[in-house]
Amino acid sequence: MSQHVSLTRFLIEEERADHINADLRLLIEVVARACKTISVAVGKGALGGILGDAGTGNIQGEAQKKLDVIANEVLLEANAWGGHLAACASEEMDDPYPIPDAFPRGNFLLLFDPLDGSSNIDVNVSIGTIFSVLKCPGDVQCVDTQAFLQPGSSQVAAGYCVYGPATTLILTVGHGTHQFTLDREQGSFVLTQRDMRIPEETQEFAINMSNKRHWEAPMQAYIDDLLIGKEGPRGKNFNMRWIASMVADVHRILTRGGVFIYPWDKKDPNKPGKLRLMYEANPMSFLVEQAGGASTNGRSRIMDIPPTELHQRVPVFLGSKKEVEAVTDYHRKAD
Ligand code: AHM
Ligand code: MG
Repeated sequence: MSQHVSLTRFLIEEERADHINADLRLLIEVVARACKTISVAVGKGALGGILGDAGTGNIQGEAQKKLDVIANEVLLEANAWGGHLAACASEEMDDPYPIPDAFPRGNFLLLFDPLDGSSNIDVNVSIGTIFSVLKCPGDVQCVDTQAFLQPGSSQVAAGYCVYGPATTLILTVGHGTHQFTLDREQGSFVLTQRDMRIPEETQEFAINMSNKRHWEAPMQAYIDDLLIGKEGPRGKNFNMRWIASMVADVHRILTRGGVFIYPWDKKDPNKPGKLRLMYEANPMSFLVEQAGGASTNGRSRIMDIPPTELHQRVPVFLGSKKEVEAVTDYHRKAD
């Protein structure tokens, strides 16, 4: 008998351990299946006709890529008929998408960034899908935006799939963060790391340095201190990595530690950061905390933020616990 633990087996065992119910198990299976479909499309590259612009824009005024639109449709279609969801919300859609009347509705809400790292699609660099699951607080027949506005601490599951040299799915249901790798021959996700742990300390940071002149003073001071290295107040040298796909940068941090930062910047003072609370920051924070890391907006814990808007943006500081505490301290001391 194979020693491999498939995602299906893992989820059945989580259900037996009372960590999830059958509906949540099936919902996660459906999301994983959709990710496999997206992975196949990504793998075809130019041959699949999936590269380039879609010629449309999303609610945030960003130009959509063909793959943004395809991935969004794959996730919606896969989830519409399963019977586990009341509604979905997507970074690529203005309003929530209620499950069509033709299908039964379930008790969960699914939020996703269908294709994270859109600027990397056309250049064959890792991209991914991020998702978050909440319980539907009210009547599943009339779900509105308000139903989705729950803090990250209310998530019952979260994960992401990286479409890189290998396709990997990272998942938490609140009992650790686990890694599955897609076996392309078998077509199934196989458990390849149980209980991922982020080292508490690190000498590696990830940030888009080109925005430095737009940052707040404490943010600039923190990075200046890292760059001085061993001779400076931090007493050690730091390395830098920036892939510009949050999924890939967070994946590196879950694997070997580091701190990922997308701070507020004054390029657009009306936007409190680039990344979205509901589709990116909350699910990544849940995964990182479940792996022993930390996640703040520079001042306080991201998963405690009460959301006010579906497409709300937030500064993000996450990864190795001690380093997230260090950069958060720079901000708190300056306030
Ligand atoms: P997207 O969801 O539209 O792809 O935008 C989010 C991405 C993140 O994956 C990444 O960390 C960030 O944008 C990169 O931003 P920048 O191009 O400013 O470096
Ligand atoms: Mg994104």
